[in-house]
Amino acid sequence: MNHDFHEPGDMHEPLYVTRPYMPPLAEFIPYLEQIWQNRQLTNAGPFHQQLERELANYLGVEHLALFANGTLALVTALQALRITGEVITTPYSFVATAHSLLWNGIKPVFVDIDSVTLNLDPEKIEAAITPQTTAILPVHVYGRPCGVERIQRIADIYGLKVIYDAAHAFGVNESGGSLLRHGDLSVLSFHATKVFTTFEGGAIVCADAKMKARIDHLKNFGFADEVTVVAPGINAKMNEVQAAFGLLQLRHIDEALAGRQRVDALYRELLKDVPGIHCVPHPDSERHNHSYFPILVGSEYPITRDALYEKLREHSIFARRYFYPLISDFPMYRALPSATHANLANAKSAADAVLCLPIYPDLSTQDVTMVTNFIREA
Ligand code: T4K
Repeated sequence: MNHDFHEPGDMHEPLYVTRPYMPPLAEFIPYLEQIWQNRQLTNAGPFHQQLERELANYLGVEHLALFANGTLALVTALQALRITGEVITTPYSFVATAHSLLWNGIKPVFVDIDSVTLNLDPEKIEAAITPQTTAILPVHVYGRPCGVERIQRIADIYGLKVIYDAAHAFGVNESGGSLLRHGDLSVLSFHATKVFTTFEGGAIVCADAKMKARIDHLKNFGFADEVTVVAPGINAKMNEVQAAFGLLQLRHIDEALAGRQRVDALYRELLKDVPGIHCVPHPDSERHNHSYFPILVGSEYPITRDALYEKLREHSIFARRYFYPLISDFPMYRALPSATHANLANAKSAADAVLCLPIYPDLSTQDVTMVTNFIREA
């Protein structure tokens, strides 16, 4: 045994499914000093404006509107496109995806996922379209790209809008550009658990200035100027401290992504010959962000997924079952005709087998090795 590494039974710090990347505190102080000096705390202040510009530039997108969190950005994206009726979406996501529809009085229609990509299966979308369908709300789960071209073709044929829940897809590129340029709108989350974080936060990405202006009105009560309210907007603004933290994070984002890539590669190497443990394969994207490290626990593995989850917890390794239960199994959704397990067989299998292992930029080789040793010896 290599005693450079923790072995089962060793004491260690708890390991969480993710940890935010924290740049040196000293680098944050000058931003705070500037806020104290100019006393602009929120409402599209200078850091907010700067972060919108810098993020659009970094991500390679036309326009980006910052939000207080990803959920409000999703709710507002649906408002901005005036979506009503029924929307086709995936049950294999964080519950905020479908909740954003209910908050807009829209009926979610769940369609099964592809068993390889774990994203909404484009081949099953058409069968779920009815005269009430107005949009498709797919999710780039774990930052793995959806079948964007196929989805757009279907949307074009049926005159549907496409809103991507891109909460996990910060910085992902495919086919020579940002994944976020697809669809009518894409929505990011900058929550503490995300690759790029502003504590809480989010954004809507859009292609034209007119839409950006509409979104900006909607996130600020509908104000177009001091005396003009053009829509029943909400308060979903990001404040200056969060925007400043975002600017600082952006300075370190490439090293953070490189750290995640290192951890991802190490897991794949150390788990490659463990019977019954299947690492979800890399997507085809040109640049992935390694935002999660999902494994599927197969029937060949000696214990169940839940037994492994508990065993890891006993050793203070807090892996998470993202996404179990399926959204469609929660009480406010399960009576929907599209929520049956028969309709969602691939999603159900994935939800019952998935376990997301700890991944973050500064997770040590020693800790990754310890996690894989526990998995190997279960
Ligand atoms: N769409 C999708 C596809 C999403 O995944 C999400 C959010 C959204 C939309 C909505 O975006 P936001 O409105 O959240 O911006 C977490 C997050 O709260 C949520 O943002 C995220 N998805 C979801 C997948 O995960 P929980 O309840 O599992 O998080 P929690 O508090 O258990 O944190 C997980 C681990 O992360 C902790 O064990 C330790 C670590 N952690 C967490 C926090 C909050 C830290 O190290 N520091 C922290 O500050 O939901």
